[in-house]
Amino acid sequence: IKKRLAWWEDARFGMFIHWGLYAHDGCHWNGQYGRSEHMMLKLQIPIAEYKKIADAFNPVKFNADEWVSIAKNAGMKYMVITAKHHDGYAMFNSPSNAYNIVERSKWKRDPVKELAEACEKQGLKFGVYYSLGRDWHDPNCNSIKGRRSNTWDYPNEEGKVLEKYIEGKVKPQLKELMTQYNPAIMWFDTPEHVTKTQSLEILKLIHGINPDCIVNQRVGNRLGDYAVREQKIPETGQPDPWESCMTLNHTWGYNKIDREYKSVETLIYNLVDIASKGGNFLLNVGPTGEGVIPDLSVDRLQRMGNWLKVNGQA
Ligand code: FUL
Repeated sequence: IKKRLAWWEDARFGMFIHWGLYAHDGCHWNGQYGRSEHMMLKLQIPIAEYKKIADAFNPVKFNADEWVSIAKNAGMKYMVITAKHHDGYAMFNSPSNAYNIVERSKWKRDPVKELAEACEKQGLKFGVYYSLGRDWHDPNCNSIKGRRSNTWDYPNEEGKVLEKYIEGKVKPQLKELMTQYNPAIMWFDTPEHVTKTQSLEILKLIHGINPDCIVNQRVGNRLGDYAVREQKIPETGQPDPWESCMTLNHTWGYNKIDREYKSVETLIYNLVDIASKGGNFLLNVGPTGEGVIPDLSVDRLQRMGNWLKVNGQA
């Protein structure tokens, strides 16, 4: 295995955090149900309207040390937070693009910075998620068959030039993420139309800044360090290092009506199943618009941690 994967192969268990504007009213907008963190697409919310959520977003209860403690007490060794999801809104200080939490919200803080620091302090590895081939705020981000791009604000799908989006938004923001927070993992999602050349350039950019940064295969074109399994556990004997990411209930982002959670028994079973097959388990929480990890999630994580203290390896 690659040298940079050494710590990751030992880690086995991490916390995924989906946190963004969709959490503000728990996947609802103007009284309508948006179903998930894909709310902007599902309800075709115009950018001008979606921006109003950014103006209102004010997570006064956010506490980075608390989130990291919750992960640590669960026995998790690393954390991956959505720095930018498909809605295109940066949850970090992004000097290259004004559509970000520090510039736009009345809260004005940088949760990615605070979490990176809290992880450092408490001894967890820190990673960031970046939606690569989907961005509903950028006029040049197209998608396969136009199914998952913003065609309500930008209807001319054929006129979109992905290269402009990659050069104008993705690369500057990746540089910022790498230099401002020095993440141990860059977790990409949904490569869509990203070409092999673009994937290679992105890897070069990242490893030019930190050769030890681990990149998942959703950087596109079968590149990257490890495979991602979403909401499932593969059979044993996988060719590449892999990670299984899963939700606790049904949605990644905070959904105020989704209360159907996996049982602690199931979660522990999954962890053991994954670890015994040589994979990593990246288990998701969706904090609320106020910045709180829901009680039902905290409770399950705590009980997984209790079990690990008795039955796991240190
Ligand atoms: C998917 C995304 O579309 C979901 O919103 C979530 O981020 C999941 C981990 O990856 O492809």
